[in-house]
Amino acid sequence: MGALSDLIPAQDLSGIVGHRFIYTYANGWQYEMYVKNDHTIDYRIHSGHVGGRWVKDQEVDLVQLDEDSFKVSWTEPTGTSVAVNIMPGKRRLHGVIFFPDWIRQHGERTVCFQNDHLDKMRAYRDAGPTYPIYVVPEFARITLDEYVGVDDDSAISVAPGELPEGWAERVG
Ligand code: FER
Repeated sequence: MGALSDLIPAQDLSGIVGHRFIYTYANGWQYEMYVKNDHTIDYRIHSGHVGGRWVKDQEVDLVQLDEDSFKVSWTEPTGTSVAVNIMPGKRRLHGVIFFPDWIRQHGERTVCFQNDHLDKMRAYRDAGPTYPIYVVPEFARITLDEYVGVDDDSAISVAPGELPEGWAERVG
C-alpha cells in the first residue's frame, strides 16, 4: 500500500489562483475565467453557444496535476458540467463542456447573470430534457493571463456586453 503523498502531488496553486484568463477555443468560442480562490471562479462568456452568459461564485474543484498543469471541474445549477485543463506557461487550455440537451436546444435560456436567476436555472435543469448530453471537447489558446489578486469581487462585475470596446482582445 502506497502513502497518499505518493498518490497526490504537492499542490502549488499560485500559478492560477488570483489569475484572470481569457481564451478562445478552436471552435471560436471565447471565455473569460477569474480564479477567485482555490475553490471559486467567476466567469463571462464572450461568444459561442451561450455567449453573453456570466456567473459569479461558482464552486469548483481545483487541483494541480503537474508542473504548469491545473484542472478545474464543476457542475452548474443548469446541469452543465465542465472540466478545464489549464497550462498557463504554454498558454494552452483544454475544456470539455457537457451540456444537457435542453441547453443544446435553447442555449438562450442560460444567457443572463445567472446569480439573479438561480431558482429558474434549477427549474430548467429539473425539467430537462437532459439526454443525450451534448459534449464539446476543445483546445483553446490563452490570450490573456493577468494576476488580479485573490477574492476581488470587482474582477468580474459587469455583463460581457457592457465591457469597453476591445476589452476581451487585450493580450498579455
Ligand atoms: C469554460 C467552458 C464552459 C468555462 C465555463 C463554461 C469559465 C461554462 C459553461 C456554461 O455553464 O454554460 O471554459 O470557463
